[in-house]
Formats: sequence, C-alpha cells, structure tokens
Amino acid sequence: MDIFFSGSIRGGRDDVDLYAALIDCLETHGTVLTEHVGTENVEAVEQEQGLTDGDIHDQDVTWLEQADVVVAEVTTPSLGVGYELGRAVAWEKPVHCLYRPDSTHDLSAMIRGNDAVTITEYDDLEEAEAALEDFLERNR
Ligand code: 6IA
Repeated sequence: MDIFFSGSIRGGRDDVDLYAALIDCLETHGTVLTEHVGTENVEAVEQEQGLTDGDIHDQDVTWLEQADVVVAEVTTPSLGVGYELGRAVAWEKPVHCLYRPDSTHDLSAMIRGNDAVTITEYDDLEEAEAALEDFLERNR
C-alpha cells in the first residue's frame, strides 16, 4: 500500500517529531512516499539538492496521485497540506486527518466540514496510531 503522509513544512515545524513517529507507524503497514515530511532539516537538505519549488510541487502531486491512501496531521495549519487534501478528495482517495483539540489553532471548516474526510481528534500518539491502524485496515 502506498501512503502519502501530509504535514506542515513552511506552515511551521513544531510537530516534526510527531510526524516522524506517525511515519514510523505508517511504515509498518505500507510504503510512505513522503518520509521527508518527518525529517528535521528537510528544507536545508532540499536546498542543498537544488530542488526548486516547482520540482517539489510536481513531485508531490505525482506521489499524491500514486498514493492509495492519504494521512495528514492537520494541527499545525499549512497551505500545502490543505492543497494536498483538496486534490486527494477530488481524486476520491481515502483521506484521514489527525487533529489535537488542545491546539491553539481551530481546525478549518474546509476540513472539518468535508464529509469525504475522516477526522480523528487525539491527545497522544497511542490514540493516533490506533486510529491509523483502523483506517488502513478498512482501506486495505
Ligand atoms: O505549505 P507547507 O510547506 O506547510 O506544505 C507542506 C506540504 O506540502 C507537505 O505535506 C508536503 O507534501 C508538501 N511540501 C511543501 N514543501 C515541501 C518540501 N520542501 N519538500 C517536500 N514536500 C513539500 C520545502 C523546502 C524548500 C525550502 C526546499
């Protein structure tokens, strides 16, 4: 199963360690196409590789189209994550969002109000992992 994991990059990297833990969990169920989202210094690495914003956009859209399912951590608001979710829904991919309700950011109505998106509100990693396992099992 190819899994597209979506999480904030330029929207803010406060949750990068959490993204890495969620990606580790997802990797026990399939191939995560977007492991770099959980890499601490992704921006420096990609700048070194000379990737332009155009390269990043085109590669990510290709992976998104290839993915069987999409998982997003949406607590830190991100334009890129919102864009990816919109395209995934338009392609009728199964989409699961994880959101921590104790956050200072309210979840966008464009995500919470979307019937095509499953949302799990969680407080700790164990809860998030259980929700992901259930989601992946249902979409296997
Ligand atoms: O708007 P954001 O940057 O927060 O968007 C985050 C989302 O867009 C992630 O889920 C990624 O799939 C995608 N994305 C945004 N930026 C990148 C990136 N490098 N590399 C890979 N995927 C990305 C940006 C670093 C650049 C300074 C070289």
